[in-house]
Amino acid sequence: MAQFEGVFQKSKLHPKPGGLMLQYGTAGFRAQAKHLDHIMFRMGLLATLRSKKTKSTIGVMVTASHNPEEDNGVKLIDPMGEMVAASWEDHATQLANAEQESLLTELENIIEKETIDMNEPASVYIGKDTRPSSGSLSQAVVDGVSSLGGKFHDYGLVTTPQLHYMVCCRNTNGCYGSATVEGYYQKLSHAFLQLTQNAPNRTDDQKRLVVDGANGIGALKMREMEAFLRSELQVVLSNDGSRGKLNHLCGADHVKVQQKPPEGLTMGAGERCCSFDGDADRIVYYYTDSDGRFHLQDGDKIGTLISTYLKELLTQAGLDLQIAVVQTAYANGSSTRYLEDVMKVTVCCTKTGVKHLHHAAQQYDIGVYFEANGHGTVLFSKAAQKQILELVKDPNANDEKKRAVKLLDNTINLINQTVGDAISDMLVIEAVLAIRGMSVQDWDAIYTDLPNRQFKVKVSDRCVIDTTDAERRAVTPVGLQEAIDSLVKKYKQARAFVRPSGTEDVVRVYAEADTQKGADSLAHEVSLAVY
Ligand code: NG1
Ligand code: ZN
Repeated sequence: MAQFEGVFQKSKLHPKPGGLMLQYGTAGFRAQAKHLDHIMFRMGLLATLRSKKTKSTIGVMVTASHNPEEDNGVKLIDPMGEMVAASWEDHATQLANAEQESLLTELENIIEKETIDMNEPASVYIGKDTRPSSGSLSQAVVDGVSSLGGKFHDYGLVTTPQLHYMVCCRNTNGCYGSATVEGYYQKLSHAFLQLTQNAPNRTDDQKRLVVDGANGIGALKMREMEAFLRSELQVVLSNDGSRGKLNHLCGADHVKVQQKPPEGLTMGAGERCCSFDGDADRIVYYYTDSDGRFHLQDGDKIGTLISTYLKELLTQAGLDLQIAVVQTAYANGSSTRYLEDVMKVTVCCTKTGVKHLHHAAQQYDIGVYFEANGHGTVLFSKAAQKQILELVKDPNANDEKKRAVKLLDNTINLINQTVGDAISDMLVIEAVLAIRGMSVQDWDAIYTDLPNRQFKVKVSDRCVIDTTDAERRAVTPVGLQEAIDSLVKKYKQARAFVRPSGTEDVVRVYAEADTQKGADSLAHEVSLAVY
């Protein structure tokens, strides 16, 4: 243990509040910021071990995404920019919950279990969002890394997907791009400008997009990126952090859950608008029509728009690649029906949480995944990318094929394949709308959402609810699923499910039906059944 004396001494500066137990959940650790200092130090330690184990750079992002400003959180990023492997989530929980006196024992347990060679070098990339607590918390991560002798690069304020991108660039020796914020802007803007050349006659109105930055890091980064886009996108930025509070009455989560526009944003009738969340890894679009009715284009609509576009390009390019759309139980029933029945694409449903969707999407040549809340991206298998690149270079391809495959190639470069990315997704959507000559209303009209409602229910122990079938059915407590089934039967085109949240101490209830009144009432009745 002598080799860890420095860790032990440093850890005393980041003491764990006695008895506090936290779990590495769907989105890493999340809690009130004041409880997280020791967690950050320990995640610095763990990231250093993970780096030694994988012989790669590991990322640590300090953020609580769409949660209130007073909260914070931390997520580890694996070598290819994906979420940390599931077995290490358990290590994270063990290390986080060890009392001060058993911290070194816990550390040694992980080293032994994972047969880590402590002589390996370690490298950790660190990023943070704009929360007031993020500065000191990311410093605690730095302390953890340094106390184990690891090297670190602190990127300071970055969006979550930017840090994922940086980690991937670093571990692929620049093949994915250069590991700088500037490199990220250059890669994305170049691809975007190439794509919009295929839509040369857009008016200024068509180029205009109202962006709600959720008073967070996405707003800051959008400002930095604007110049790279050379007026091909004219962003009207609201909730840029200069006045309002992070995520308060604004941002993607607020808009999706409340099904209404954010505060602090002026929307003309029919104007295309979008909202980022607090760490800019989610996006939703929306507009109000001339009758003042609000229309939301959520993750399901985004997934549909992008998969339709890609499928069309594959046909034009004559490429036989399998495309699938990955959704969760929260996907609107209309979207699933449209994708399966009209688009004839494979649809697969996984548990909530991006890591589940990401893994499912990796099983296809092209996997489009979006959570209904707007978190998602597109994955292209290595083989698919190779086929596309070969066709780009094929001198015998006819003009239609050439155009389609060039579009595919540029679209790949515009997409952040490591994780959902509000800025990248926004540029993909803008490019697709431009190339296909579609307005936001045309996009909205692809299918009509079934009215739906989400509720949160506070219970004494949410873990008594266990689910199966991608969280669509409750296994325990006994009788709950039967109660839900009989309530659903009372409504038309109805569906409902309950599941314990992985990020908040609540049970989430979802219901959809043929009318809003029906969806609201079903969600209410199911909530009562949960108590
Ligand atoms: P939980 O709290 O497990 O429902 C929420 C979102 C997920 C995902 C995570 C991580 C909903 C219903 N759930 O998870 O989709 O984004 O947060 O941020 O939106
Ligand atoms: Zn987020």
